[in-house]
Amino acid sequence: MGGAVGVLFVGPAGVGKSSLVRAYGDWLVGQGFRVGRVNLDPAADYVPYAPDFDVRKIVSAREIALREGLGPNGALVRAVEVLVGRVGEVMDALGGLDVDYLLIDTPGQMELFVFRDLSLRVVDGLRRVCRGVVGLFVVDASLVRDVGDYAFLALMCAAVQLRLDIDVVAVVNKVDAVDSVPSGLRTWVELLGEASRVLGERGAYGEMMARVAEVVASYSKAMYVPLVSARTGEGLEDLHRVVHEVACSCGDLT
Ligand SMILES: Nc1nc2c(ncn2[C@@H]2O[C@H](COP(=O)(O)OP(=O)(O)OP(=O)(O)O)[C@@H](O)[C@H]2O)c(=O)[nH]1
Ligand SMILES: [Mg+2]
Repeated sequence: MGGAVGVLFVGPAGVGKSSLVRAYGDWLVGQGFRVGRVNLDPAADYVPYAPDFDVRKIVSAREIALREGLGPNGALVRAVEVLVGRVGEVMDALGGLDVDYLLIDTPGQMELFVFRDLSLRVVDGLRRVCRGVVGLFVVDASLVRDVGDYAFLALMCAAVQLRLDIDVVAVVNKVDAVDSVPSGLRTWVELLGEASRVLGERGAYGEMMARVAEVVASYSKAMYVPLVSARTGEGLEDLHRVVHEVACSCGDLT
């Protein structure tokens, strides 16, 4: 088992996973940590950081599309299939990086990663080469407008945790782009409170939301949801605190 903490960035398309790998990586380097940045997206045309390992060296969706005459989604599915068979190679490369944090950027089409075996193989591999693995479920602040949005995204986050069997915490990115993030939604305790209020007002729908909030609150390892901006750098210290807290509880960090 190596010395790095593996941080897996997952989330819907365009929420800023790659930008956060860049921003959080730069922040960690500023704190004196050694950081490995890993691109696992075979379809990325551009990544906003210099990858220490880039999966496009093994398989590029664009090349597959041209070679096999496939459309964009067909090429992606094929690229992911090829990758599943070569995760060992990826992990050998990652295990060889002498770093404190491995920041792993996953495909923009979340379903191609999370729903398929690639994610399970990657997590297995990371367990072997890292001393702790934390998932970050990145969401976009503009999609979190009320307790309903929040409960939905929290449930997605819990679903990813269930699928990958690692601790996954939610992170709200792009806070610079919204006037405000609804208050009362930052901690699970607050979410429970809000959900109970909605519960009183909304019948069966409210009851479902309250139950969802309860499940999320029971299984989340993080005390609160970091609000961050990959663009301005705000909130990255909070994000680090959560990553550290969760990595400590799942690995052997002291
Ligand atoms: N305002 C603002 N824009 C951001 C922030 N983070 C990312 N973006 C923008 O959001 C867009 C998507 O960012 P990416 O980092 O490519 O997002 P991603 O989740 O990696 O996208 P895919 O891999 O394509 O799914 C880009 O235009 C970024 O400049 C942020 O904190 N604030
Ligand atoms: Mg990306």
